[in-house]
Amino acid sequence: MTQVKFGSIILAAAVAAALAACGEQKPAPKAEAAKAPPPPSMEIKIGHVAPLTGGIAHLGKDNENGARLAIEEANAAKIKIDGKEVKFVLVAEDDQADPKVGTTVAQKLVDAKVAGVVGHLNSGTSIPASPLYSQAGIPVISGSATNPKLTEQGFKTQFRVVARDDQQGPAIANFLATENKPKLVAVIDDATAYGEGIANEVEKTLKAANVKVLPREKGTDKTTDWKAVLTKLKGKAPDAVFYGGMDATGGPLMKQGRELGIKAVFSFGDGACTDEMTKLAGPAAEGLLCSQAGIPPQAASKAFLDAYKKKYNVDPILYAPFTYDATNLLIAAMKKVDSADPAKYLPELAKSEFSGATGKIAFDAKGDRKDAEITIFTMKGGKIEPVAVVKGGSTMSYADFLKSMGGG
Ligand code: ABU
Repeated sequence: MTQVKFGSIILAAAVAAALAACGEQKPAPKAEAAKAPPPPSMEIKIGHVAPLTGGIAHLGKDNENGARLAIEEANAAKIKIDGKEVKFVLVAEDDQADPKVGTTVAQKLVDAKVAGVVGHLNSGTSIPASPLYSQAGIPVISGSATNPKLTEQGFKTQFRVVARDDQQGPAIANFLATENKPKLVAVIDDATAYGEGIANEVEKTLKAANVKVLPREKGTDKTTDWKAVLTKLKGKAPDAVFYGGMDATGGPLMKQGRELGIKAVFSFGDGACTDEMTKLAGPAAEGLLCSQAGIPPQAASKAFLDAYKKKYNVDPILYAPFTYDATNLLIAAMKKVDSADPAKYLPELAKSEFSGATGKIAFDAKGDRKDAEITIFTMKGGKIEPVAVVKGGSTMSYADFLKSMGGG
């Protein structure tokens, strides 16, 4: 026997032994099933935009917290769309409450092919961002932007789940005129789309109620030294002051007003209707009057409030229940049509009949929330307390509102 022939016999024997060994290790049918490929999965991106830096970062984080809670709950529910288990991913962006940054961030979300957007927080960033989402066909729901223009541009992709400032402005102005009966009111704004817009609505309503209004005073959304404006106003002795702006600037305004000895009632819209006013103005914040463009956070569903507290160990500040609902509205519409394709779920979103943490939500033809509430608050003992709710032009006490909700 040659060496080559002997080697071939050895090799053949080794191959036969290896094949036999493979045969012996053939997995049992049960083990084969365990190795079956996992069901197909799909990632769906939802954008969220708010200021996460700067003076109103606390409100931006509050909004983002609401959206993130909804995303986490949806993922825990293992929702299937188009036969695939989906994972929702929140793409959270910081627009710094700056209109230019707002459009940059909106384009970034469009390029990232998000299926929908919750935001932006500010009217001043939402309005310039809205055409970008419209051109891309991406649905966007704001849980806090209240300037009417946002939904007056004819964009089918734009929605909001809070009331508008042509509802909120008259509500707070009428409450002020009726309850406090001022003869002369000073109106100040921060020169933003929101601040100037709501101040205009308040001024219009007060004048219609035969209340005199002083020439408009202005600051910016960064003004924290109001002494020059307030010193000028002190000489005119207004009975009330209304400020269109956010709490970061409204708190110092009220503090300095009291330090200068101004006794007027200070009143604010939703941007400055937070407990943060006490942190910024201290005891000077007592007695302020303000409005929010929806039900108060503490009237949101118990399930939401408990889940929020459990996750973040704090209570919502202002509009977290609304961004939570906005996120769930997007997800519910996707589920209903079994698709995350904006072109397919947008028509379903527009005709939503949704029961959320903030109550029933349906949209009118412009994308505004039908029958939105406005709550009036006063600051008592360092906390804002709801005193009345305005709905469909009628005002009811907060106690009656709670009864109408089945509580109280
Ligand atoms: N609605 C008050 C704050 C957000 C905004 O409209 O600018």
